[in-house]
Amino acid sequence: MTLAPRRGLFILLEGCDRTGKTTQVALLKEALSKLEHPVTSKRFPDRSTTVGKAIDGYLSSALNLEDRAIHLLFSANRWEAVQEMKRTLMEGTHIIVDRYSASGIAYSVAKGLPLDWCRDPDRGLLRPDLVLLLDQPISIAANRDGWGEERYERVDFQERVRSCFHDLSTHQDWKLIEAARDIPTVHTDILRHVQEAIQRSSDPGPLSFDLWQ
Ligand code: DGP
Ligand code: NA
Ligand code: NA
Repeated sequence: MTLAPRRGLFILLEGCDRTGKTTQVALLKEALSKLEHPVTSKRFPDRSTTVGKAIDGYLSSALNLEDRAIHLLFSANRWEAVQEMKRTLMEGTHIIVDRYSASGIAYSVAKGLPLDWCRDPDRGLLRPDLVLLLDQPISIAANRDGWGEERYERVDFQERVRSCFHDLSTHQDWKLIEAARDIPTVHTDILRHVQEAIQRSSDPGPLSFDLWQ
């Protein structure tokens, strides 16, 4: 008899632009691999798909789209990966994800779109098991090289995104990670939360498709 593997955990890193998410996803993946946990990573938007190429055009300002139209494309970009992610988790592999529905909500609410309207297209996508919000003052990101290259990298806009992430983080058990520290310190903090989550979940239960309220 072969036992079904325990499912993997969906670990989500969220935050404003240039908070170090991509670096931390890579370090976390490496650390979990060394600890012999099956793990993979995924980044949204996935700019390699047809939908993702349109999103990339929008972010570089080569393409202009109505706020609601781009919102739906970002959501579609998550939907087009959902079966593959589900398969990976059911095979027992953890997935570390760089941005998901919370970014979808925060960036559109920051434009003034209604919260309920922003949530609706992502209802039924996978619910993360653990959300780590990388948080720091916007002034720190704005001093990094290359700031302003993409559409959303403006201080006033990012302040609104940050405040929306803060609102979302109170609705469920998110971990706030102080991102304005050196990379190894932030990594140690993140790894501790993830190891706790892995230990807690001797049986993580079925995958959830509920969006946070
Ligand atoms: P990144 O590759 O993580 O730097 O993300 C690219 C930009 O797209 C970044 O400014 C955040 C933004 N973004 C990511 N996901 C979404 C989404 O679902 N909706 C909107 N409106 N923006 C998003
Ligand atoms: Na960015
Ligand atoms: Na990133």
